[in-house]
Amino acid sequence: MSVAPKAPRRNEPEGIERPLPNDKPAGGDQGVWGSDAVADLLRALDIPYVALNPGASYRGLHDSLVNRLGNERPQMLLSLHEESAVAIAHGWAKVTGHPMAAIVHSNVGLMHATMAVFNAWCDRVPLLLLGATGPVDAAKRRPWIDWIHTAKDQGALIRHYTKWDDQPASVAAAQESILRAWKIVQTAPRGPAYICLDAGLQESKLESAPPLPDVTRFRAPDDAAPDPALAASAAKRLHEAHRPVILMGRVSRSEQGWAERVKLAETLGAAVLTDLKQAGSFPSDHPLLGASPATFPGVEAASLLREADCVLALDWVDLAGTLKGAWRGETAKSFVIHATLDEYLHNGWSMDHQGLAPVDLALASSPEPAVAAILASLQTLGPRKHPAWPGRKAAAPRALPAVEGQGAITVPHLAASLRAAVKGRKSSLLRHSLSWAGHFWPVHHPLDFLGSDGGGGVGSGPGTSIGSALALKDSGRLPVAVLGDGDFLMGVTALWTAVHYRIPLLILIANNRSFYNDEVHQERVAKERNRLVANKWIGQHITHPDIDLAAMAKAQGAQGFGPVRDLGDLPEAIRQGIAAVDAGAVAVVDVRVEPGYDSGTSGAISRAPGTR
Ligand SMILES: Cc1ncc(C[n+]2csc(CCOP(=O)(O)OP(=O)(O)O)c2C)c(N)n1
Ligand SMILES: [Mg+2]
Repeated sequence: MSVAPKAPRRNEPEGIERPLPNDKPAGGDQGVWGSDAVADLLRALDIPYVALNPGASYRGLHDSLVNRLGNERPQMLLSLHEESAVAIAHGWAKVTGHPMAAIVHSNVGLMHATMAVFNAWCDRVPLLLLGATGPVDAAKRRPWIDWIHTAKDQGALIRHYTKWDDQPASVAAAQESILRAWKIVQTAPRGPAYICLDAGLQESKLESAPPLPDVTRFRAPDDAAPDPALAASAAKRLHEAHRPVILMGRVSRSEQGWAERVKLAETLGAAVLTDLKQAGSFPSDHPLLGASPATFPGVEAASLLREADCVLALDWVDLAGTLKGAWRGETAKSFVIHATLDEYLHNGWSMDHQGLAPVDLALASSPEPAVAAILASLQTLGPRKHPAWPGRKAAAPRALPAVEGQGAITVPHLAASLRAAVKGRKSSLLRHSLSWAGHFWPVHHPLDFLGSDGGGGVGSGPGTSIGSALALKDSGRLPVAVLGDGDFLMGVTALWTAVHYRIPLLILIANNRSFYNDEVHQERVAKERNRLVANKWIGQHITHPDIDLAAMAKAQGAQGFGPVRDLGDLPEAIRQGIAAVDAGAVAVVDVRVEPGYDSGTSGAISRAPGTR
């Protein structure tokens, strides 16, 4: 029996298997164009991926990536929404510490991308964003469409939350811009940069490819280390302190950095606090950990800080707010040391710089070199004269509920069931829902937990999780994200990209069928105004109809499980999700959870303005 050959899809060479993990083009290239010179530089910089959504404003560059570079290094990651494209690059950087690129269509694509750029900015991740406009030369514009694709200053849309932007006017200038942006985004404090490429420049024909710069001469500097004398004086203060506290903030994913932070805390006997908004920074079961990480530091953390005579903050987000909360508005009496470079990024538009913290000793340094320098100084100071924190007991571990029998599922049940399912294997929690609490997940390695979105922009969860899962592909780690239903729904079409490029990922949805965070806010307002609390769900619940989240996953080629409504069915649904991921799939488990937050979180978000 003869089997008829499968007909190739339109414009697709025969014999190529679908879906393609790497959409490989056919044929060779012809001539040299302005955008080829840009593409050649992206290759020289060894940029692994460009997440993108297409658009005519960069059709020149698109062609160069496909037909000059053969869609390799960088490989395109087609995304269904620009917000997902940038979120994927954000998630990649959260794991690797290195940038990848994203490309968005002129003005409209950039407008779609803005929230994701803001999240990346607030999360201080490196990211190169390319975009396009024009032709800038009005005489070259096609009627209508090229005019609406052209804006005089596209960078203005995101200038307040990028480190740098440019719109180069020649091919040579475009290469220099990208080279500069690549260096800037990787220089601490890190963040995104945007380069807008004139369509006319991309589509200009060149005689020959311009020579490429030696990219090794344009590398970002190493992270700044503190002045040794200041680091020595910080070490002395900490050495003499009776009750030192270390606030482990925005630190790197380096294993060496992790080991040195542990060593520093142990050398000092310091109590340690970590932040649920940031990636893992310290072992979650270490006896020196003073409280489980929280989005808003809770009472245990506050009381430790009030007792502390010396606080070492390592690029801690909102040091002023944390100290104010602990000291209930009084000025903090402890001696405060802060190792951070964050001031270099602050501008007059975004208040993500947070309050102005009282700092007695400022180390203009990234956390890792500061820790290394303080540790080195401590070695010269000999043993401590008195034990730190005399009489202090380690914080009691908070237990998770048993997953037994039948009944409604709570978020702590979801956490307990997930933990039981991944017991004994290396797993990374890539993102967590707002209903998640810090004691739910054990952290023993810098990649065990990756924190949150940076800017509080809901809808980033699917995209950043996919970017992180891509970075962890083939690492032997199980990538898991626990997302709120609101977050999942706003970014759901990011899933297709993960399926298409075969990026395994497990997503559990803590589905309370509500934008529940805001129910907590409405409840507070209702109480304040003596209105009916029972109305808090209106304008918040995502019900009637309930959305079939598993079907939304399946529709994009992922595997969907649920809705899981009964506790008795939860372990098996999670087991099946993990089995699917182990077989290479993207798996989404819709878990219907009871609405509710950890008391610390709901207490903090429903506080009145101006109160601590
Ligand atoms: C883009 C955006 N829109 C709205 C908000 C306001 N907001 C903050 S949390 C939240 C609810 C998120 O819902 P979900 O992810 O389901 O989490 P839940 O609170 O239900 O656990 C909303 C709407 C936001 N932060 N970002
Ligand atoms: Mg919800």
